[in-house]
This record gives sequence, structure tokens and C-alpha cells, in this order.
Amino acid sequence: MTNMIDESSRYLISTVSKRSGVKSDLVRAWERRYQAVIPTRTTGGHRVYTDQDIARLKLLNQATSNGHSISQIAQYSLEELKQLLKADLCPELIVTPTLKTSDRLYLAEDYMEKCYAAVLAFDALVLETHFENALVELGIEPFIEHLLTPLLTVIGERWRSGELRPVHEHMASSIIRSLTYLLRNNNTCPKGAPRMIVSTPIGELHELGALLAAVIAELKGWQVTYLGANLPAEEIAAAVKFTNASAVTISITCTTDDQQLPRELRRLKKLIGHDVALIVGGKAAEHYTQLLEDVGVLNILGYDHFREILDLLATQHKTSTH
Ligand code: B12
Repeated sequence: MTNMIDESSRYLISTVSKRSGVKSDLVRAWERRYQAVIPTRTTGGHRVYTDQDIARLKLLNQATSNGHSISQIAQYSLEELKQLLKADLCPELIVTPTLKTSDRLYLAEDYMEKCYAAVLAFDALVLETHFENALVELGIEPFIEHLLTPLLTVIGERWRSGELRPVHEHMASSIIRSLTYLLRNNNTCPKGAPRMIVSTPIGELHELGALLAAVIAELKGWQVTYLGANLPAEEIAAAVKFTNASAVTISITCTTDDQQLPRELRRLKKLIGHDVALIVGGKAAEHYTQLLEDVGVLNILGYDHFREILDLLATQHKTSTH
């Protein structure tokens, strides 16, 4: 890591500027005039900043672009800044515009190491702080794709190897579950937005993949009803009827040898009929390709593929309702 000074995550102004999107001169000016951030100094006299400072500068940058005066908001806490941006319905909280893809991947990797260290140390508070900062810095979708998803995979591997106990996984999963409530779209969808039901089939207790898929669909403008995990086909189909949904998204993470999943998927397809799209994603989907093909399921190969399919279905929905 070129610009990092030591292992306790302190950064020089050049890195801070790149990551926050605030020019170095402006960082110094905000610091001098308004104490927007207060860096420490190296023995050589260079300013050094924390992840918290970077997240703060990024939010200040977004708020000033929205027209807020720096003199008014420089002393706001991170939470107050987030609230302010939420109130502005600031789209930057949803998509992070400033980073190049390679920088974003690098940053996500950096956060991934820090988050894993917090899980290993069983430090829930530090894990939450890293998540919050990463969310601001990466934007929702890269946060899901390049941080949460690989982090969960590593947690699963280390749990299997015995480095982590089940309770480490439970602590991390529960924080991620609460966090997704922040990621869900709280705005009312436009009238006529396509509707979707998201769940997992009976026997599948892993719900985070489904929750993350729900967030992605909402970011694409779908009105999503998330049902939680472990539901029989009849209940999922009932939800489709109640909401008049045009798609059902099912996540499968765990492979099993029994016949329950094939039975449930066939029954679900039969109940919802051909006019409602049945979408299946998740790590275990690749083990059931033949079944998915036979049932007439849209087998999702990754997040980009999911977004493409959502666009396609939304266009079909628009045509059919006009
Ligand atoms: C958290 C966790 C749990 C938690 C779940 C908590 C919760 N509320 O969800 C609990 C404790 C309940 C649990 C239980 C079990 N678990 Co578990 N668990 C995990 C862990 C660590 C994370 C799972 C997760 O949420 N992944 C998140 C999603 C994001 O990952 P994904 O499913 O791979 O999905 C990918 C994509 O496809 C996409 N995605 C997912 N869904 C969808 C949907 C759409 C539409 C789209 C576009 C994308 C998408 O996101 C990912 C991108 O690669 C995994 C490790 C891992 N590798 O995932 C083990 C893991 C899945 N569990 C495993 C096992 C064995 C179990 C248990 C059998 C353990 C036991 N002996 O009891 C039980 C089974 C419970 C059941 N019947 O379902 C194994 C599964 C192995 C297998 N046979 O497939 C894993 C892989 C761990 C391991 N390395 O061995 N687990």
C-alpha cells in the first residue's frame, strides 16, 4: 500500500483526496477554517488521516455539492451528515461516482481485510464502523458485490477450517442483516413499477443472498416484497397473487441431496404460471442447472446478469401494462 503510513490505517493527504474526492487544497482549507477534520502528524510533520476522516470528507463533499454551506455543516457528526443527505434524497448515497473500478476493487479488498480482522477479534462495534465507512466510500452495489459477498464466503471457509466459531458467523450475519435495512429503498416506487417477491425455498435458511438480491432489484426501480427465508411454494405463490408481482426471485446457497428443492421449484412454477418470471440465483444454483432449465427458471449467473434480466423484465412489464 503506497500511501499508507502504518498498519493502524492512517493515510497521507494524497490518498485522502483520492478516496474522498476532495482536492488536497480544499481538505487543508476545510481543516484550517472550519476544523472539518483534525489530522494527527507524523514525526516528519506530515498530516495523517483516518478512515473516519475520509468518510466524513466524502459526506461533506456530497453535502456541499447539494448546496449546503461548509461553514454550517463542518461540525456535523457522521450520523448527522448521513441524515442530511438522506433528507436531500441524495443519489450519491446510492451510487458512488468518483472512484475508478480498479481503485474501488483495491479499496474493497482493504476493507475486506479490516472487516475480517474485526470478525476474528469478535469486535462487533469495529465491524459496524468499517461497514458504515465502506458503504459511504464504495457505494451500495460495489459494497454488496466486492465486500459483503466475498467476506461471507471467507467467513464460511474459515468456519469450516475451524479458525472461526459459529458464533463469529452469527455475529457478522446479524450485523449484515440489520445493515440491509439501511440499504433497502425507503422511497415510494413510482406508480406502475414492476413488482417482485424475494425469498428462499423451504429448507434453505441462508437468507443474506436473497436480501442482497432484493436490494439490487430495488436499486433497479422494482417494488420488492421481501419475505425472509425458508418458505413453501404455496406461500410464495400466495404472495405473488396478493401483490400482483411479475417476478419471483429465489436464492439458493446450500446444496442438498434430497428431492425437496426440485419438488418445491416445480410446484412454485406451476402455481405462479408462465406469466410470472421465476428467477433463481445463489452459489448453489450452479449445482442444479439441469433442473432449472427443465422447470423454466431464469438461472442467474452473477449480479451483472441479474441487472440485465431485471431491465429486460421491466421493459416487458411496461409494454404489457400499456
Ligand atoms: C451465514 C451462513 C449460515 C447462517 C445463515 C444466516 C442467515 N440468516 O442467512 C446459518 C447459521 C443459518 C447457516 C446454516 C447452515 N449452513 Co451456512 N453458511 C453461512 C455462510 C458463512 C454465508 C452464507 C451467505 O449468506 N452467503 C451470502 C451469499 C451472498 O452468498 P452465496 O449464496 O454464495 O451467493 C452468491 C451469489 O450467487 C449471490 N446471490 C445469492 N443469492 C442470489 C440471488 C440472486 C437473484 C442473485 C442475482 C445473486 C445471488 O451472491 C453471491 C455471489 O457469489 C456460508 C459461506 C458461503 N460461502 O456463503 C455458509 C455455507 C453456505 N453454509 C454451509 C452449511 C453446510 C450450513 C449448514 C448445513 C450447517 C449445519 N451443519 O447446520 C446449515 C444449513 C442450513 C440450511 N438448511 O440452509 C455451507 C454450504 C455447503 C453446501 N453444502 O453447499 C457453506 C458454504 C459454508 C462452508 N464453506 O461449508 N449458515
